[in-house]
Amino acid sequence: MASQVCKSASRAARSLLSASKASRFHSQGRAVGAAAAVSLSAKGPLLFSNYGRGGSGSGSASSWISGALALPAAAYMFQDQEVHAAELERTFIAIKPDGVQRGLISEIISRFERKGYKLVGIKVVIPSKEFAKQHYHDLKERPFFDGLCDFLSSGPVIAMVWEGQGVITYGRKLIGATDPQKSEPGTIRGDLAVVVGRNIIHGSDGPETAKDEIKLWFKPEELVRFSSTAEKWIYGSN
Ligand code: IDP
Ligand code: MG
Repeated sequence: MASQVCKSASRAARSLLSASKASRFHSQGRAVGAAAAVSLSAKGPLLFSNYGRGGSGSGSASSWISGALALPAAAYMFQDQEVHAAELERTFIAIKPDGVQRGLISEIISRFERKGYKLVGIKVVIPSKEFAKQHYHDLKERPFFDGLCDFLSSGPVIAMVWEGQGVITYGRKLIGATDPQKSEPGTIRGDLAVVVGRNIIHGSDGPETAKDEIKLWFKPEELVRFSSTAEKWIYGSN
């Protein structure tokens, strides 16, 4: 009985929300993609989350507020998540064996986390040389290719997928220039590495590479989708 009430309240909330959304997004000429996030645990569906192309800055504060006043609490909850949900941009980041051996895992993770990016996949792997060659395939003509692949497969690597608005490009900024002699202070390589052969971290250099590298290192079921409660403080427009 209680669950039926919940279900119909939630249905009503969503239809109210979609009605309000339809007019709002139609007037802005934007499309909104809705996705139900499903937990991988046995508990089943966990959260609803909406990821829109304009997710971080859709609508003015006043239009959201006036919409919210007309909606019941459950609908406000869905709307609230939609306002603050990050765009679904993802990048592949790896802490190389030198970063792991030097005890820099938490230092590196904390820089992405403090920025406001969201960790949606992580594992410790020792890649085979063949796997390393696949990962660095675009560098196969370079004289350092063989040594680079030997190095990447020499010990544990922390493979990660980070999500957030602009995470591919900004992730590279956090990392810094390839050669730590040229990386700015304040960047990961600038602060924590000295030579190009031991520059501690890898980050995808564009949307295509990010897609390929995530696919190479992770199975889809190893990645999660969820709304973090901090998102409403990380994303928003005034
Ligand atoms: P990136 O890691 O900043 O994307 P890439 O040019 O893609 O830089 O090179 C991949 C990795 O190859 C670098 O992170 C570095 O470990 C290594 N590498 C790049 N250039 C050199 C070099 O001139 N000598 C030795 N290793 C290099
Ligand atoms: Mg590269």
